[in-house]
Amino acid sequence: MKNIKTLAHLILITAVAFNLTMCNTSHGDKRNKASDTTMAAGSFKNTDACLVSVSAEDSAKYISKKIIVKGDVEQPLTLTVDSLKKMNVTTIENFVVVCQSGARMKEDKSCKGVLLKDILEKAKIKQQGHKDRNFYIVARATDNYKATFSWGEIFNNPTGENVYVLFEENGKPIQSQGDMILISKNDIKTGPRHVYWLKSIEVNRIE
Ligand SMILES: Nc1nc2c(c(=O)[nH]1)N[C@H]1C(S)=C(S)[C@@H](COP(=O)(O)O)O[C@H]1N2
Ligand SMILES: [Mo]
Repeated sequence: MKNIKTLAHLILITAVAFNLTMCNTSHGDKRNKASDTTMAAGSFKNTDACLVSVSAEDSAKYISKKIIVKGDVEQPLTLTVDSLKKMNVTTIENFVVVCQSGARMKEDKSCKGVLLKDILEKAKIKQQGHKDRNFYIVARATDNYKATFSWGEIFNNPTGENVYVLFEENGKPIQSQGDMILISKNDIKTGPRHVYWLKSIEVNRIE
């Protein structure tokens, strides 16, 4: 009896751990699936899974109508879809979101956005001299999901030409993941630095 119980326990832990490690490949139901609130045997929390269930109600709560650009900048900015539309807009074709697990999460036939580089140039990073270029930039969402970039990546590397703040997908405003999404198009896996519910872009100098 004790052995059966132990075995059942083991299977359960393995199943939970597997669930937390892998993203669900079926796109359609991933938002509706009931979340497993069990803590995994390791250090992951249930919210670490790609498959965090977000109800329509919750997603509405997380939607951000503006992005604040702040930190070590001369001109802090508040951006909205309308202000992005007035900047230099690029159309990106066939953008695919791939989770770290390899699962294809989302495909945009076309989307529109503005380069993060253009946004940072507008805000003007407070550089104190030629050699003052050790900054990191954090793109943060309302659920506190975040992605990090370095000054060198954005201003001295092809990645800088591939990081956008999107405001439109497939000809429509961004809906449940709105209002704006940050993407890093040439990342090997595009899921990790795909930040929806984007609320701030923070510039920090490494002291
Ligand atoms: N705000 C926010 N952005 C996020 C996440 C999140 O939990 N919150 N999950 C990330 C992960 S793990 C992946 S794989 C992709 C999934 O994108 P999708 O939800 O459009 O499929 O978004 C990323 N962006
Ligand atoms: Mo993911």
